[in-house]
Amino acid sequence: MASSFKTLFFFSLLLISTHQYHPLDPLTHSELNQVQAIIKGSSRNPHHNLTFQYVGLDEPDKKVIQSWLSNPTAENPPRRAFIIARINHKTHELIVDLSTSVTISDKVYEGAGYPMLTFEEQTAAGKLPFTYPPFIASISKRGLKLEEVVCGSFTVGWYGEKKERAKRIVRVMCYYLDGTVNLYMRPIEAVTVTVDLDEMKITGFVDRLMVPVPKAEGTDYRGSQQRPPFGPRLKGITVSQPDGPSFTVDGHTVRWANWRFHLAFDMRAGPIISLASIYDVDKDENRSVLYKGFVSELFVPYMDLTEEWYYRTFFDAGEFGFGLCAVPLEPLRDCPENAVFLDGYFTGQDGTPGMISNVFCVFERYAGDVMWRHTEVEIPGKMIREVRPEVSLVVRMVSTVGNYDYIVDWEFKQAGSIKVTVGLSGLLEVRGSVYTHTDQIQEEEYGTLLAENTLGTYHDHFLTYHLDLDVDGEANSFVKTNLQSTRVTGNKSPRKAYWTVASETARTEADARIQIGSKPAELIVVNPNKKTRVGNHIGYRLMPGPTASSLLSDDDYAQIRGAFTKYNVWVTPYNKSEKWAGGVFVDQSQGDDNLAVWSQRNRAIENKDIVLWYTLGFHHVPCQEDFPIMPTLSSGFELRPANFFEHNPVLKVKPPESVQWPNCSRVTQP
Ligand SMILES: *[C@@H]1O[C@H](CO)[C@@H](O)[C@H](O)[C@H]1NC(C)=O
Ligand SMILES: *[C@@H]1O[C@H](CO)[C@@H](O)[C@H](O)[C@H]1NC(C)=O
Ligand SMILES: *[C@@H]1O[C@H](CO)[C@@H](O)[C@H](O)[C@H]1NC(C)=O
Ligand SMILES: *[C@@H]1O[C@H](CO)[C@@H](O)[C@H](O)[C@H]1NC(C)=O
Ligand SMILES: [Cu+2]
Repeated sequence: MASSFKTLFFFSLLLISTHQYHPLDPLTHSELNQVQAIIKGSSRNPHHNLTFQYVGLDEPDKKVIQSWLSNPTAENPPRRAFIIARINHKTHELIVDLSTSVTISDKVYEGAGYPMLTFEEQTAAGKLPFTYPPFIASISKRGLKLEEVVCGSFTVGWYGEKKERAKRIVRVMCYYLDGTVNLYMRPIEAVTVTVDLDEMKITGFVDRLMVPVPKAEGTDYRGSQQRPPFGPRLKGITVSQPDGPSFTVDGHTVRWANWRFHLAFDMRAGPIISLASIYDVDKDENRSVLYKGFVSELFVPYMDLTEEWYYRTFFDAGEFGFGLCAVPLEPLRDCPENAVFLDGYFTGQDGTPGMISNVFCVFERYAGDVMWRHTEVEIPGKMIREVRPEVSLVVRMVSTVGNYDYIVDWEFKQAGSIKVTVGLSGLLEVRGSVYTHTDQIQEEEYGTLLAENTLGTYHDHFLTYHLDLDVDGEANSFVKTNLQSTRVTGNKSPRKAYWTVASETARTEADARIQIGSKPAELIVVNPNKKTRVGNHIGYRLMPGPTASSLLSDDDYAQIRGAFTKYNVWVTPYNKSEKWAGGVFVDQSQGDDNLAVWSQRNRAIENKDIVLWYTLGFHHVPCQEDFPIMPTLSSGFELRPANFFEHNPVLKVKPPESVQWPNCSRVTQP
């Protein structure tokens, strides 16, 4: 043990000294190995229970990064890892210095809530029912084959129990294959197994009633399993860049057109975009836009009150790891032909690093859209037409959290916009039911009948983004430009009504809690210390897409934990430790550490380094088209310059060079 530890240690020192890394780079494979060795080596008792629940970069303070940026020849800030581990059934938060291999902080977390689950413990919990006689009896009572059963672990939430130290449990729910791979469409309803993760044993078992398992027919989504008739098939289509892409990826820094940003993978958040800045050709300056942006939390509460369902109120980042659930992207399907792929590293339960290959793709999107245009027909004897095609840069990751697939895009546009999109696809969570037709439904149901014996349960998806905008500098303000309908009085005008704008700068956090759609307003993050030549404040506007906020009452236990979904917009003063909208320890959390709680302090946010939190939401009433697999449903938002530039920033952008097509005719000649 000691000697292998030493080897690892020297190996990584060597790498660091020969490699100029960026201080925001995610931990490398060898650094993750080093973390494992340090944590394992520092615990004297080799027999104790140690599991790694999270490992990531312990990011240097923002001011350290800023000073490093202003002096790139300076020495890199110390490289540190942040670890959440379970050691002898206690949650530890550790910080390790990688240059000295020293654990510089080790705190036992005593509060409510537990860390992210590891894959390994979910898998282990899912296997326990297969050796548990009452479960085996339930399966055979239903006439099902045990070898066709698959079980998964579900977090349980919190329902007001006062105990600080609840047991760390999951519910195990099981599904049936037997003729399909779409296990989620075949729930074995009414059987619930409770597993204590620390003891890794079954502590509860309920089999309430017999509900039919929906049939396999029509549930398979594999192309190979589909039978004719098929619909029309399209001819070949592709995007071709014979001269290669126009972007570069240097380490983790991406440069494209006027944009530059850093892209890191984190096992909790997935993609983290940092230091996004845009080159202003008029000012000959790289101007900062977004210090950091990432998916901070997801909240997916189901609306079914039955015994097997009421607790299904998932927090996909804090409970399961939005990054950990990322899957390798498939070239030509998940991303176009011109995409470049990047890998990501995570830590397994025993501390061993693992790699997700192709976790991100980066590509230039040309979808045939127009960046700007005009045809002038009013000038006698002249026809003027100017059109510029839109080409943008996309960073993509797909996270498959059990049944759902989330397609997360960060898109950069030459005109200065950052467009964030999330697409939902994958499989619904359905409930087995006796019904085969809607006519039979007598009492209240919690979903839509999608197929025989299959109810698609009502639920929401909320994704909360942490957006630390630094619009042309750190000190920013949040301005609501309210659009006010105004009555015309007197004889001023033949018009009876018009609207005008009344700007209001949010002074404290309370002023910046907004439900989108409640009032017409433009929401802008401005730099109050900088103005354009004609005197407008330099800003970036938040343009919401279709969204929803939570319909649950404030005292609902799931909503207490997910209180950050009450508003779509929140603004907080920057605080390095306020990263996770649902709190650091989300599994079985009690809602005492989340964005809504922080915001209660009602801190000043004017002319300060501020963080904008945006929640996009879907109320999902399933429909039959979502069965057996859901066509992608998307939403998003855009951060768009608003008086940031002196004029249209793409006025002088030339269309892409014309493509020299290779002489294809030679290929077809005999
Ligand atoms: C480790 O956990 C198992 C239960 O999962 C328990 O049986 C064992 O005693 C624990 N070992 C120590 C040293 O706590
Ligand atoms: C802006 O950033 C680019 C790299 O993206 C760099 O080459 C250039 O020198 C920078 N310009 C200024 C004025 O700092
Ligand atoms: C930063 O946030 C944490 C968590 O909300 C809080 O405990 C701490 O007091 C905050 N620090 C400051 C300076 O506000
Ligand atoms: C394509 O064909 C043209 C004319 O036949 C020729 O001038 C050109 O060199 C060819 N280009 C390539 C890439 O073969
Ligand atoms: Cu859904």
